[in-house]
Amino acid sequence: MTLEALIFDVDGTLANTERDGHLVAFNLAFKELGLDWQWSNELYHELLNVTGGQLRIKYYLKKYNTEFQHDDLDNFVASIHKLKTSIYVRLMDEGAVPLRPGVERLFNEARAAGLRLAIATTTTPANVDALIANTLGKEALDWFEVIGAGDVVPNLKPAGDIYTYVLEQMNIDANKCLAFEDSHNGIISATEAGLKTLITVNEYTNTHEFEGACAVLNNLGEAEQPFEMIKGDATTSTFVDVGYLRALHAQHC
Ligand code: XBP
Ligand code: MG
Repeated sequence: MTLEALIFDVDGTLANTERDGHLVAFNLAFKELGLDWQWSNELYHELLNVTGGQLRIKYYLKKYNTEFQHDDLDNFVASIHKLKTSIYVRLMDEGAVPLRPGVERLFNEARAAGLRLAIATTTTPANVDALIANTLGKEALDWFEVIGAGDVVPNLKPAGDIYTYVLEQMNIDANKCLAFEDSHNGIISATEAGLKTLITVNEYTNTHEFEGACAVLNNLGEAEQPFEMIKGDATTSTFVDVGYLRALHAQHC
């Protein structure tokens, strides 16, 4: 089967948005609302097991802040999250988070090779737009045939819903695509939708289980900055390009 499309996760895959974007925005939102909930990097590492900002706040309250009570928790959490999203977008506008190594290069090479591009993420759509527009320029939003984000689907990752949604929107079979992920929840989601997956880990996910991944790398690499292979078949490639992706996609993984 020929490789025709690449589907990218956003947080942790395209950029280290969790530590330098989302965590900062959650804490600034709590502060602005007069809440004394400051999440450390260590705590956030654990909270990341729950995808979706609103569910993550609720999980935090249930497990780490049981004394907090509110009559209308759903609406209260939704309002915190709304503020957090606006702060996150402002941080992106200020250029707080660059793309990870090799991401921009690979987008350009993939487009030149005629591969179709899409996004499948749990984060809020405004956050994706802000990251892309501020790192690649507004016009880059058009590079992606589908941007599947947030609660357009009933179940967030690790459910496969968001990938299945993107595949349906693209009207393409899963076996013609490759997914790019950084986390255990991400690969579970992509695999459930029938996709082969390439993993690039980060500080939060380098101890995760990635059973079934085609390869696990530290990042996509650049000509001057070779990737490190954590798991996968030996290759002469030192950075991820379209040739490497075609070879990976042809593998049984
Ligand atoms: C991303 C998420 C999101 C972000 C925060 O997971 O779980 O919840 O952490 O964004 P993935 P929101 O990379 O697997 O898609 O606050 O907008 O949910
Ligand atoms: Mg991710």
